[in-house]
Amino acid sequence: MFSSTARALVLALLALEASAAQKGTPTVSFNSTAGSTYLPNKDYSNEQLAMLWYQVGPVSTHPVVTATVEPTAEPSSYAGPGEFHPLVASNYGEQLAEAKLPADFAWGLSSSAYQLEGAARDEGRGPSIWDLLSHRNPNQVADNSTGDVLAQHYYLYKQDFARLKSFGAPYYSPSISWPRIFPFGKGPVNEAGLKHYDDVIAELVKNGIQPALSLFHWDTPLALFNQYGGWTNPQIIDDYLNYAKFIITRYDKYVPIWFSINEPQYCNWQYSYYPAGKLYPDYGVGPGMEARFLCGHHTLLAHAKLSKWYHNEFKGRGRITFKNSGNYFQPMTNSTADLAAAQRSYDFVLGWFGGVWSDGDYPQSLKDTLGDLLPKFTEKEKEIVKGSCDFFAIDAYTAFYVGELSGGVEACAGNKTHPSFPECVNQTAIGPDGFGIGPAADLGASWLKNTPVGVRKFLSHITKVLFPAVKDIQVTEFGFAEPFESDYTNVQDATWDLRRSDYIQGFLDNILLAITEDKVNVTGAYVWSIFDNFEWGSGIKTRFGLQYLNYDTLERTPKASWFQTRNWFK
Ligand code: PNW
Repeated sequence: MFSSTARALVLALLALEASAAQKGTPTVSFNSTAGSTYLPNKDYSNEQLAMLWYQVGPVSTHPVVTATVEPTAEPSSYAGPGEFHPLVASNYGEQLAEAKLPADFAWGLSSSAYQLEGAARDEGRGPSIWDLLSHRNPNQVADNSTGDVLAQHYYLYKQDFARLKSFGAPYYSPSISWPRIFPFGKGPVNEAGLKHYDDVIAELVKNGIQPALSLFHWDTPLALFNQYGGWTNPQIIDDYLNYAKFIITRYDKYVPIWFSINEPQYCNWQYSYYPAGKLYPDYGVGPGMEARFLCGHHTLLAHAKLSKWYHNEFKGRGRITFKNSGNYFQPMTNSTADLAAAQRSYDFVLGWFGGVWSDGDYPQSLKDTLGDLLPKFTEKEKEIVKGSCDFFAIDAYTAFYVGELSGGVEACAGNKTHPSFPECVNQTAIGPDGFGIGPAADLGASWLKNTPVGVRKFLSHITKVLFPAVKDIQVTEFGFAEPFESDYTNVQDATWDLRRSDYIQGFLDNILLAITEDKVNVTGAYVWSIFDNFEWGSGIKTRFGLQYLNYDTLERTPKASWFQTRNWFK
């Protein structure tokens, strides 16, 4: 029998224990975001959702799970390279012997929702344009794969995060799927999808991993294509803002870094093949040049408005920017024409969205070349664009040589039907002496060569020459598709990915050299990707993962590059 004092003591001890336990496993709670601030003007019904999926066609499922799976016990260590072959050595041993990363350097692995979640039609998700493209657009995806199942990360995330914890990176950079939250792009919130991401965030926090979270990685809700043609229409800006504000309001407490948009430069390639008029209504901005620059325009405005809201109204605690897609351009010679060609190349990739770091406007070369194809910013819009990024984020995968176009730039820039219009430069992976710029990646990523020195030059060029207003820069993606990796018939052969390991070692060494030798303020680096996934038009056979994914069993197996990366940071 307890006396009442003994009882009080036991209770007090229990309370102490509970609060200690809480210190180990943080409790997580979310800001209420009840309902959407956007007033739906239509009746969004289950029937309408079913119609959207009818447009996509039958969706595959995987028997593995129908509900979120508890993590299996993770081994204390994973099988890795043994005594018969070392990992890849550094080429900068002496130079980097004393070099150190800044203490708060942000690093980790990256991914995106459509590329690995699977569970495409589960728990109330609406389709995105990529469900439609992968299912219905002829020849869209090289191996005819879709995002229907993939890694089923939607269900297996607890195991994936347990592995990330053992990997030891302080950050992870995934994206949230807009059509899981708003199946119609706007209107009612899908509570199951929201609950899922609540748990994703909570699980990351519990594992001590900070999310660097992308709000949009190309998976525009299909309903918004049906309604007005996606990013070619200015209506997208308010719909995006409604979604993005909703997510930020809910999770800002746990997210130190927000990426509003993954690579606005995606407008370049994605809007060249969107099947307007075939698979969704044609709103008069067909695939091609006009769509491309409208998409860029609305994307930049959407980002800029979100950023201004984030700091001025919402008063967020983190930092916000968008991830640029760009590569280093090495002038073929020092001739004025080749130097001009390199600058022109930058203008059309980074300069297109570079008004953020200057006057809020487009480069003169774009205005001169594109004329009416390039939308115009009002003075007020320029003010919003200006200064709307808290740091420069660059997905820097490779490098090119660039030289004057044969026939000269003028003949091309004045002729909208010229095959090199509007860049009007000669970009190539072949050097002036005829040798290739670097070892090639898988055939499904023919644009990608291993060019580690390029990333060092690029970091200096961006911060010192192109955009001196930049205070700090992060390499938000870099990675390599090991050639022919899908041809191996057993996992042991596939996981000896020495070309990827060499790429990662070289890139990380050169990022560090940019910091220590060139004094560039690089504050983060993320390797693409956590495991093999859906490489858009190249499908699932072009693999970028640091873990091998068996698409039948869904088993993930660390590759040599996983250890190469972990060891480098250790
Ligand atoms: C990025 N280029 O895309 C994307 O953010 C990822 O979704 C993608 O899986 C990854 O890189 C690998 O491709 C890029 O041509 C696509 O320079 C093309 C280029 C760069 C990045």
